[in-house]
Amino acid sequence: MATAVEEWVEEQARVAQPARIHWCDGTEGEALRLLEIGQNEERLNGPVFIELNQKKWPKAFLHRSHPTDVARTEHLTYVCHPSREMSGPNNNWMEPGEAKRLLTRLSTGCMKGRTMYVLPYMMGHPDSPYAKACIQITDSSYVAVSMRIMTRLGKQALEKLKNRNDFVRGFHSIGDLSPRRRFIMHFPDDNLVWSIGSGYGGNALLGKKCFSLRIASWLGYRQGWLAEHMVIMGIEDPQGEITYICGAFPSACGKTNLAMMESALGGYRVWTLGDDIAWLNIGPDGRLWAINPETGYFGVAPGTSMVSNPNMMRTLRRGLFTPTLFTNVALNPETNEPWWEGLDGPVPEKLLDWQGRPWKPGSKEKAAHPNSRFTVSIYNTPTLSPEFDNPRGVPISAIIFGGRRGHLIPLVVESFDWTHGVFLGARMGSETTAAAAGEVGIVRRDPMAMLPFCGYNLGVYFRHWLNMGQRLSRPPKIFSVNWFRVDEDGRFIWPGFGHNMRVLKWIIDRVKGRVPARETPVGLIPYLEDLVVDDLNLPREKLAKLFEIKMSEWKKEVEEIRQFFKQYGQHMPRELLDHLEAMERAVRI
Ligand code: OXD
Ligand code: MN
Repeated sequence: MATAVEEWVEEQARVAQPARIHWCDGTEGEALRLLEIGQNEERLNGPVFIELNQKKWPKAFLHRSHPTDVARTEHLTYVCHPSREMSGPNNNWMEPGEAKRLLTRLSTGCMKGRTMYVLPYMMGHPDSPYAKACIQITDSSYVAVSMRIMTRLGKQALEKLKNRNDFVRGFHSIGDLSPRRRFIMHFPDDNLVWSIGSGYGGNALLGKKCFSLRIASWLGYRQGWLAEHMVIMGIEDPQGEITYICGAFPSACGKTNLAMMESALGGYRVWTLGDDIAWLNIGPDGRLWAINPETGYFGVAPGTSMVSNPNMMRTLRRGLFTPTLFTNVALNPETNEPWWEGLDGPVPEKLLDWQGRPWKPGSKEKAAHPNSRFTVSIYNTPTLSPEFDNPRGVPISAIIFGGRRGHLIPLVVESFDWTHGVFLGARMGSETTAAAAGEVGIVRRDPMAMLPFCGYNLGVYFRHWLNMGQRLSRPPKIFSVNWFRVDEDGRFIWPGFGHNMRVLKWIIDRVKGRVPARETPVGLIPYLEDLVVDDLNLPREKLAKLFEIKMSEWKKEVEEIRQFFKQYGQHMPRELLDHLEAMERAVRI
């Protein structure tokens, strides 16, 4: 008798009509075969995979996507709850029946002549009580190889499922890649993601943003946990004690750099657990426990170097576990090495740009696409935490909310309590980057860095955060951070990168009750003497500038936050509005 999984796959095959169906076993041999086949398969701008210089970049391959398919397309991403209200103003919505009819029409025959890959995978360690078993089908070998890097792909997921019917379903086809026939749709009540017309990671690796954030946030709401857009890291202090923290930052704010930071502060080191997604559950001890459901990084290449992220450079060149993919970076045709803006060393004289066209230094366009990416196994990380595969996860002592703000937001602020911490997260804003299609450089409100990823009404989500706090007997402390404040000349004041450990040290000192803090209208900030910065060339006035609270700027901020909160109407928790009002009164003086 066919299992529930087999039945579902057969049903999808009847719609998509592939030439053949391949059930992936998740072995390295299988990935290598797919890479081999892809090297001989020509597309618009070359083969699906190009083998890179294996001496310098072991197991690395280049993939060029369709030029119109290079980022998440939020305007084509829908969350289809039965009621528009539950999807909230933060999501595009379509009535689920209508959405399914549209997708069925677009998907009928979409895999004709192609192979349908069936990917059974786990998000989370198979032995974890928090892990979920999932099935994705796809007609892209690039997606199949990427999913093997990003998830625990293979038979163990099928074994977990046996004949259960509650698995997370993902239907993916690149379709005809036309942006006019591209949709990424979520059906939270069916545990279903249906994505057609895009091969881009965030749109196509359905275990990532689609399941582990949008669908999982809804599961978390109903089951009493949180799915968050967060790094997870352990920080070891000079006494050898490790404190685990999580941090939410909008796309391309240096989250990956933070997760594997090389500390510029002696005696401290980072243990990496994850750079993008955290599932947070309340453990039997009443603490918050985090797991990273993924097993890889899908990181932004430009700007990654031995200066900004030496551990990522080591990870990318390690080649121990699974092949590594580069997407839409430039290629040095002489050395057959990948290249991107910001990489160490001189700019090569000749390159092929991300579309495979000849490129020379001084060209107007970038050689690598600004959102070019690497997909690499987390097991290659030299700083990987020994706790990474611990099925129960790690206990979290602090949560940080960060954003890219040139002005206003202090380097670090501690919340007065959990509710105020939720307010700090809810009012987050950040200057936009290239990770999502759209305008770059404007401030957009991005609560908990979840605006594009929360699978239900954000107002209801804030209430869920408040409720979680009530259920925790030892809630983590909550902080906001901003590494990006600039001076009058537009230069960053804070050195950032490994120096961010100086801020993390203060956070840990606060968690351990080792230092006092100064109360301001926007939260608790450090006494400057408690920040270890004496070996930095940072005059005290500059340091003070990082904490300057300009009332006139805050008034504008309060107004913007109010406008943002207003959209959530009756769902907006009273407690958060009270904090906004208290802040308004304070900055009016
Ligand atoms: C990502 C994103 O790709 O947040 O991680 O956009
Ligand atoms: Mn992300």
